[in-house]
Amino acid sequence: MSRRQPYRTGFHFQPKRNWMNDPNGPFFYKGWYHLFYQYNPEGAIWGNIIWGHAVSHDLVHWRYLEPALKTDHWYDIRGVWSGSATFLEDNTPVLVYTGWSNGTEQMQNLAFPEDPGDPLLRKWVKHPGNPILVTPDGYMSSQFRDPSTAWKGEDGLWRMIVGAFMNASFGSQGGVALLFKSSNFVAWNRTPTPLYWVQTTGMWECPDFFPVHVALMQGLETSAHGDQVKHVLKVSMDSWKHDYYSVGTYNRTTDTYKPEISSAMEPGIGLRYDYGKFYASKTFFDPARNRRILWGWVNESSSIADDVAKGWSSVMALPRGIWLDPGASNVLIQWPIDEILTLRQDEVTLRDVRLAPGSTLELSDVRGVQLDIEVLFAMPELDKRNDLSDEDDVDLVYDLGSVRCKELASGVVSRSQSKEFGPFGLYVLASEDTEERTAVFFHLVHFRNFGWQGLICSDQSNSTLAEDADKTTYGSYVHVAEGDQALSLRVLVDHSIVESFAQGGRTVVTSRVYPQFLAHNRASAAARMFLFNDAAAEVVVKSITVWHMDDIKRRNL
Ligand code: DQQ
Repeated sequence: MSRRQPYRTGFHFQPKRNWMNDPNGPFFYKGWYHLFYQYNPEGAIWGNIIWGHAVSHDLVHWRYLEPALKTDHWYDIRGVWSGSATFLEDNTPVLVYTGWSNGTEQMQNLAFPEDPGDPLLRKWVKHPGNPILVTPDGYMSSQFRDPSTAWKGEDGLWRMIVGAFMNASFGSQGGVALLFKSSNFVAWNRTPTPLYWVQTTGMWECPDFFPVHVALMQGLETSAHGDQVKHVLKVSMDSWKHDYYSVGTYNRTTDTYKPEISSAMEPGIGLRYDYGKFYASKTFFDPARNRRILWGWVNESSSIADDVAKGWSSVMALPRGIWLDPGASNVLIQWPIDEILTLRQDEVTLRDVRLAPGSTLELSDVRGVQLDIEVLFAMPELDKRNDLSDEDDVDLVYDLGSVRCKELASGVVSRSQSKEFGPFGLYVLASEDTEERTAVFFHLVHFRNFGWQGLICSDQSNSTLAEDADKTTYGSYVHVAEGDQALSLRVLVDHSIVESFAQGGRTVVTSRVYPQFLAHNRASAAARMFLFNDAAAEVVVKSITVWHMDDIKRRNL
């Protein structure tokens, strides 16, 4: 990697240059995975948005194609915004997307492959009847966008949802997933009741609605249903810029959705896919391997001036498999797809490492900016006294984990030591003197209703000496089951992105970092990693394995 581009990734998807945002319409067709994405062909900031297009055999190595959809009709002349793909009965994919019109209105449009026989689907033809949907009465034309993949209902008709905002004229205000039905995919009628809405939330962008199997990891085609099937609704909260999902029941007769939300979750909305940076995500069913895959957009934490100087902005998170947690009926597991294992090289493993309180240990055999790290910490001996459940104990709220992570990162410890254990974890992308370092750590906290729970944090406060980067610390709680013998952590490091999966993917935290020493040195030789223990008692690392990750550009298609 050249010294001029120390933050460009080695094994994540990015366009060759310029700005990228949301993943759009991913699918698998005739041996190729297709990925479209919001793309500015003219620069490294948002604007002039069209659909970029790339294809892959393995979701790891990519061939970049000509943009699939450009701004060339009155209904999308200001921007070809986000949308999804659906396979019609004859097995051809159709794209539905939001056009930003010459009148600055948002409207939904269709595009079909010019030649369905071309596995690369290089050319797309916009439907002559576009737009197929304009803003319904009472809704704002600036808040009606991002059509979902369609599914078939009980009556054999297609359904899709579109994100919108209900204003006060409806009697209640909030984000909404409007539901539309069609027999031919061209003429769509809105159902009297939306699929779901939540008062007090802002505009819902990029809604995604899909079935999950209650007992199996395997994915389901979007129209699947049955008594072994639950549904997931994900919405991208425009006002908070986070993706929230819930698991629940879809009533195929009334076409309504009822989420299973516990008191620890965001009311009406559920959990976040990722408690760091991750937005406008979209899933698709992969028939080649019977799984559902999640793509998400991770934007920069650097300044706009830095983005313009480096000539690009944003990466896609690694594609993640997604399925229902066997231990919790309303939580999803996310895990990087197996294909990336082919990039692993030069394994280093250490076992039974004892970390004394206050100690730091460098893994001196490991240097690098492209790493896959798997760690198992032995479950510490925690205080089991009954009097732990006293009054000042609070209830677990997933969205408040980041507050505790920030306190820990800044050294503020506000609660009794007997109800806390930690922090302990890793420093990655660390300079020799650790002045620059990104800390990914666990901290255990006792709760009145939940007993001991893990907090998983990604602390960016010392990640760079640069002053103009956003160094917010992220994190949340991760469920630690009564019988769990270990705390597991998988961290994928790629130059400027750090993705952390706790307890097998129950909670995920992604961050962006820009260590300055990477710009000055030969990055892969200079970046170090350490184990650390800032808890009051010893921590035992049962095992830690680190692999270097190969660069995909060498074998891009
Ligand atoms: N990005 C698109 C919109 C969508 C937003 C525009 C979410 O369609 O609502 O680039 O990031």
